[in-house]
Amino acid sequence: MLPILYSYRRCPYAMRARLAINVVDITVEIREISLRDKPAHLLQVSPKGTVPVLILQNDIVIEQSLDIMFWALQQYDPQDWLDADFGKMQTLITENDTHFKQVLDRYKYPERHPQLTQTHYRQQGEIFLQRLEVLLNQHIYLLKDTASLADMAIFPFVRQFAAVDLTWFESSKYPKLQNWLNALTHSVLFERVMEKQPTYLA
Ligand SMILES: N[C@@H](CCC(=O)N[C@@H](CS)C(=O)NCC(=O)O)C(=O)O
Repeated sequence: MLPILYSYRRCPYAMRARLAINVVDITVEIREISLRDKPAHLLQVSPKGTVPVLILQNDIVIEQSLDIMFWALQQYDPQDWLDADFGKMQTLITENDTHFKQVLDRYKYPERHPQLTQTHYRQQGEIFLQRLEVLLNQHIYLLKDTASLADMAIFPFVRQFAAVDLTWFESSKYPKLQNWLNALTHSVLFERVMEKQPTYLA
C-alpha cells in the first residue's frame, strides 16, 4: 500500500506538499477531495479536517503542509531546498502563513470583510510583496540563486494573490516578483503537481 495524500488541487497548502513529494519523487496515492464533502476516513485520521494530510504506511499521520515538506525533503533533497538560512526561511514562511494569508483571504473575498475596501486589503498584502521584491533584487530566488523551501512554500500563495486581479499584478511595481512567479508557475514541477485528478469517492 502506498502512502495516502489527501489533497485539494487548488489549495496552496496542498500545492506545497505536492511540490515537495514530487521533487523527491515519492509515489503516493493522491486522494483529491471535495472540501464540502470530506471523506470519513480523512476526518477519522485527522479530525481538524484540513488538507493536505499524509498517511504513511505505518499509519503515522502528518497533517501540516510544512511537516509534509520536511518529511519528504529529509529523505532526499535533490534540488537543495533545505540548503538555506533556516531562520530566514522560517521567518518568511511564518509571515506568509499568518499575516499574508489573512490579508489574501480578505483581498480575495472583500464582500465577506466589508469593514475595509478591497484596495486596502491589497495594499496590506503589498507589504509582503515589497519584502519579497527586495529579496529578489539580491538573488534570483528568495534566499539564493536557486529555489529553497521558502520559495516553494510561499509562491502558491503569491500566485493566488496575483490571480485576484492579474491586470493589476502585471502592471504593478514588482518586476522581480513577476518574473519569479512566472518561472515557478511555468516550471515542469508545478505543471506536474497541478495535473487534474478525479475526485476521490470514499
Ligand atoms: N495549517 C494547515 C492549513 C491547511 C488548510 O487550511 N487547508 C485548507 C484548504 S486550502 C482546508 O483544508 N480548509 C478546510 C475547509 O475548507 O473545510 C497546513 O499547513 O496544512
